Amino acid sequence: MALDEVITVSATPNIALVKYWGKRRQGEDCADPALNLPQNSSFSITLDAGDTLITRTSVVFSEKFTEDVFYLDGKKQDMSDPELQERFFAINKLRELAKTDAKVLVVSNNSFPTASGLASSASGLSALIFASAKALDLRLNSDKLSEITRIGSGSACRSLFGGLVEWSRGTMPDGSDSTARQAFDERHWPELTTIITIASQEKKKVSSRAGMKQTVATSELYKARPALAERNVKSIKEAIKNKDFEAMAGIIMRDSMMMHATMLDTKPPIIYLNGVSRDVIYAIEDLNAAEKRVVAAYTFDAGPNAHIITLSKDVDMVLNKLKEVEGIEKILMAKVGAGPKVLGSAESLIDTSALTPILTQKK
Ligand code: 2P0
Repeated sequence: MALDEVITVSATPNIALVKYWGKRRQGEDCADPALNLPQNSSFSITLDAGDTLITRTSVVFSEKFTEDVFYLDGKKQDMSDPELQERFFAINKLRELAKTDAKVLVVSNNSFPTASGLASSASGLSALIFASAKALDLRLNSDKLSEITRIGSGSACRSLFGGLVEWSRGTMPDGSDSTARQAFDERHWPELTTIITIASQEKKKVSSRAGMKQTVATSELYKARPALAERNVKSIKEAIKNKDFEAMAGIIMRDSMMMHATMLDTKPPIIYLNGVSRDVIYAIEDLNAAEKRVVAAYTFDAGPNAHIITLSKDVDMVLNKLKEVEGIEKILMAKVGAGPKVLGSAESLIDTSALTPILTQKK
């Protein structure tokens, strides 16, 4: 075990093309809701938008520490927060496997606003668990690592891998078969480009974790969702294998709208989309109709910012069309990402000899 060794990694968000929105409740296929077992499989692209959309995290475990300490974007977090405690179950799992009680110091910076619907929990938790497993010198295979990352945050288990990634629902009550795996690597279809339109960087009113729980508990429409999502995962894999953009785009748009329909059907309703999101939807529908082919597909996570999937040859056409939409504050461009990276000590957010946080500037 490598106690007192600082490990720094970077990880990026992913955008789900077939969405995860709902955990299994305690029952025959779920031993414990804290395991974060999904109602359905999901499928995503790992994003690489360079420095604009990245989490950097340094961790160190030490027997000299008296408590776990976590700095996020320069602010010390309240470790008694129940949601944070739930996410730290994953760290406790790693400590169990490493047979240590050593406390951890985590320093993590997002290059983009946390909890604004840009999948900060996916990049954040994948960076945290990837770095922690390495800091504890646990040589876990990728299934085990993804199983533990999933306990920290469902969508994060997909950000452990580059390319196009499937998170299988699995059926085991202990969650041992609910893991993510790379379906196609980042070289399979490098022309795939994601244009992210930022309509709001505000922190969302309802967290994904709370929102999806409410949807599973109250939405009638949701009952149909898991089987349809499972079908969509199968079809999208086939479309991507054949590089059939039109088939893929159709699945992406419908799956996103279907998830948002179940949010609207939740009591009380959950509305993440706003007027700008609606105008982006109309702009893309308009473009596809005018060109008489599917140029681009929109998809939305738990937030108003559109992720528009297109091919590199059509990026300029899409950007041009988006100029007609008022209220877009910023546009980010992402290619298919390669997954988490271990960084050198020059990028460390923890002073490697004093084992204290370096909080001077946000990287
Ligand atoms: C997804 N989302 O598949 C979907 C689409 C948001 C909308 O996964 O409770 O932050 O940590 O497992 O992963 C957001 O949920 O929730 C999410 P937890 P998570 O990407």
